[in-house]
Amino acid sequence: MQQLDLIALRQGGKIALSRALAAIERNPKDPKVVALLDAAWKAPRGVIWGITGPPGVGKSTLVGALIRRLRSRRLRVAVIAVDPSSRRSGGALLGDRLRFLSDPEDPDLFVRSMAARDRLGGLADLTWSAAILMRALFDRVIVETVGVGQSETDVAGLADSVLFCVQPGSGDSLQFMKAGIMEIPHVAAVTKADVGEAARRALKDLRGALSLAEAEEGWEVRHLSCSAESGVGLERLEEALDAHHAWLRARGLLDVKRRRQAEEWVSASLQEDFGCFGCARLPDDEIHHEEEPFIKRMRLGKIIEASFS
Ligand SMILES: Nc1nc2c(ncn2[C@@H]2O[C@H](COP(=O)(O)OP(=O)(O)O)[C@@H](O)[C@H]2O)c(=O)[nH]1
Ligand SMILES: [Mg+2]
Repeated sequence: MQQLDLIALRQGGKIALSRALAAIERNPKDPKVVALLDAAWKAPRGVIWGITGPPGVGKSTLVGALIRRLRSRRLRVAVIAVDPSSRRSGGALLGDRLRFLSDPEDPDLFVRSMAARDRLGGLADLTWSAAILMRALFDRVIVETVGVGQSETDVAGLADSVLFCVQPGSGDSLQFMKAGIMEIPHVAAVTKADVGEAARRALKDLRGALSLAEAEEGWEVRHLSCSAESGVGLERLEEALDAHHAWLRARGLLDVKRRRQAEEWVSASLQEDFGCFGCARLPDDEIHHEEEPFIKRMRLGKIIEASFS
């Protein structure tokens, strides 16, 4: 296997990153892969944004507009588009839209689609690992997921900040939020503001839905409308996402949150391999250990395996 370290990755550009992602996909338990991921975990450069919302709301178009804005600020951007279609269909759903987003000439923009997990419909293990790796290399890592079912909850376990997109003229998603079925986002945006009245009404409804929402640790959810097509509201959108990040940082919550997400990932990953029954065999004093998540997952997995033999 080729050299897998962060410094080589920083210098190796998109080809090196693609190779590293392939190595993670092929053998996530290879000690070299685990070491690379933990090194990335300890050296965050950027911020992870999760973008979610129903199909057709305009997420990918918005990501495209955000990419242009971020790149004009010379920020390095990576995008993971989580394909809701299964692995077997080969990610055909997203392929077309991704071509609009990626620019082979731009070394500081990396776009990848990844299949959602077949079994539970949520984010694949690989998505979390890839996002952590990209966070060490890029200023913004944008993860686009379809806001239905498990993947919407999973993106909250991955992103620093979650943006939820609302379609003008459809109150469905707001009902979910009111009913507490949906994870509360940090920023909620009505898309396609250029359509006029329907978008204004949706913003009003959104305000109503959010007035009942319990926000994370006292963060007041920002809401706005924007249009990827006309550019209206995009500056406010970016400001809102940056404000949430600054807010987390100022309160010392960013590291706490990332650590908690890592613990959740370790548990979910162990459950996937060993089931609840297997995880129940872990002695309590082994679990709460300040340790990098990828090596920790391996260590705890070995303890469970040993308990069966
Ligand atoms: N009028 C208008 N249409 C938009 C806007 N953004 C996206 N769309 C359209 O909405 C449709 C779905 O967009 P897409 O980005 O693929 O949505 P996704 O499924 O949420 O990723 C496409 O036909 C877009 O052209 C916008 O700002 N204004
Ligand atoms: Mg899309």
